[in-house]
Amino acid sequence: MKRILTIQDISCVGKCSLTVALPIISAFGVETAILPTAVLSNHTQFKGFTFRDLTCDIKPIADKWQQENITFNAIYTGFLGSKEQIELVANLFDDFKKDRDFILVDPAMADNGVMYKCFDTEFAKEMAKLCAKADYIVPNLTEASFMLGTPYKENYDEKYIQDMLIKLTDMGAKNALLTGVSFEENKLGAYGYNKETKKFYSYFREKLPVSFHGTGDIFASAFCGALTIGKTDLEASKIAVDFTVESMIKTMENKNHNWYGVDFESAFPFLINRIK
Ligand code: PXL
Repeated sequence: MKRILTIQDISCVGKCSLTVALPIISAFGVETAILPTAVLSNHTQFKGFTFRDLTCDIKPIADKWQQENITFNAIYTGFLGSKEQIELVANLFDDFKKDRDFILVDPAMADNGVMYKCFDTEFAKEMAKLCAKADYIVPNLTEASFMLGTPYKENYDEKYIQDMLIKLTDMGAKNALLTGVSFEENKLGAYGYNKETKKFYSYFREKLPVSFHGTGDIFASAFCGALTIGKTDLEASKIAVDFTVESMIKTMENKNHNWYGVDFESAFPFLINRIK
């Protein structure tokens, strides 16, 4: 069985980061080891939250794994709490090279044109350096704009997205996949670029009349799971888009859904069937 490591916070309530990555990647039949970077009562979109920083535990945990000769087929990072954590994670990438197929970095730090309230533009620069070490990165348009230091645009054409992808991979990543891309009013999807093959790829679905918190984590987790079981970048992006859309449809169907996250749990039968 393949084993991956995902490095993100635990938001105890809120359906994001590890509480999303762990079940979704496991559903692909992949062993999912975790390295929690912080424990929060709930994610940062709530009015308040507790934040227990686990930065000091990152290196001792990784050292122990090295002593035990534990290796990972992939490393997937999401929300990281500080610049110091980014540096520790970058070192960890260097330490766990053996048997590794890929590194996936989701630079989870911003959405809808603004940074999450705990981050600033300096943090975006550090995150860009971490992305440079990745095989795959999955920023949304806001995160990509912050990392490239260009203004966030809501209206753009295909050439703009392709230029952005080339600039993102010029920074170092082998494969960049932009999420939340829309050229037509009723379509939304993901648009990627593979630097090695010099090929663009994209996949769009119907644009739903809602937006939910946590869809980025669902997308990245499903993309990670699909790559780990050997799907190509295009196939993995299709699975990730389809699972995210299905999760949103299930959430819309649940009239009592929470504001803070997506009912991805109800979309598992779809996912299992989709990857069969
Ligand atoms: O979904 C990304 C995410 C992960 N972890 C924490 C967050 C957020 C987004 O707000 O606050 C703690």
